Amino acid sequence: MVSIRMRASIRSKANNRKKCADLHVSGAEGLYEHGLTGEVVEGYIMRALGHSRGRPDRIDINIEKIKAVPKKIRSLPITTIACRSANMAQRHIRDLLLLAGASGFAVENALKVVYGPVVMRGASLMCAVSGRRIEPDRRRGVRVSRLGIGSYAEDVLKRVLDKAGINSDTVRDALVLASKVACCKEVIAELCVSDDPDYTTGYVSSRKLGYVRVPHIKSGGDRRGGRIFFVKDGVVPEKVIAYLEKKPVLLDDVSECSGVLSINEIIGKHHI
Ligand code: WAQ
Ligand code: MG
Repeated sequence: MVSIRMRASIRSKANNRKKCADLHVSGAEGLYEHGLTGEVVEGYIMRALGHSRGRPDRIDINIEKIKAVPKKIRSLPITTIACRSANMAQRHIRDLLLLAGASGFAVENALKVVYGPVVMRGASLMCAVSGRRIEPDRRRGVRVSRLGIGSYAEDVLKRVLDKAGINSDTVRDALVLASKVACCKEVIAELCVSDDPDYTTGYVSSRKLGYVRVPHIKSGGDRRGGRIFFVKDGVVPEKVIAYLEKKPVLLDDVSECSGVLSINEIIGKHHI
């Protein structure tokens, strides 16, 4: 198989000093059979050009042969939590993360990161109890990579999501990523807020809770966002990072998608 990665960016005038990093617009990646490379690259270029964060003036495509056989995983079950306002979303995030095993302090710290002014390229690794950040590079964070979905599983997932009215690249990509992350034993939960100004649904996910979509996680027009991977205190960061960044993982089996549920229904469903 091949790992194909795309990253689109803008090098604006204010941004063209050597020290400044490019302004990130969008990225995508997957694991594919060799024969699909041309088609996939074309699709990625179209995606890069049609993104709400802006029109890129640089698109990097990386194509790499994967020698190891990817680890096969099943997707997390999907739910959407009933949520009508930004205030409600904040309460749900806290409740879900506490249920997953994060401390109140760690949750507050995580919220500071995802709603703060710095948009990292990757995720922060945060100790679930102490709230300490252990990623080696705080600007870049940890980038989950070498992940994808098999073509049969993708068809099934598209049908399942279509039924729920939520079939989009954004949801599918986020689910694949969250499912790879949740397979890491050292990770107890994830919090995600998109950095796309128009995308106001985020999620909290864990092996126990599944993939819980949270509407109104931010207000429209906001370019901030981020991801937090809550890890067990005392983990060896290099070990977790090696899995998240390097281990090829292919989603080849799809779990169910239940519609909109209350927090109590979600808790009941997973026998927490
Ligand atoms: N690995 C780690 N962190 C990443 C990665 C990655 N590969 N890609 C993005 N991030 C971090 C980074 O800090 C971004 O600012 C942040 O996540 C958000 O990334 O079911 O679109 O790609 O409707 O903007 C959620 C979908 C969509 C919810 C999330 O994230 C739903 C999304 P974005
Ligand atoms: Mg984005």
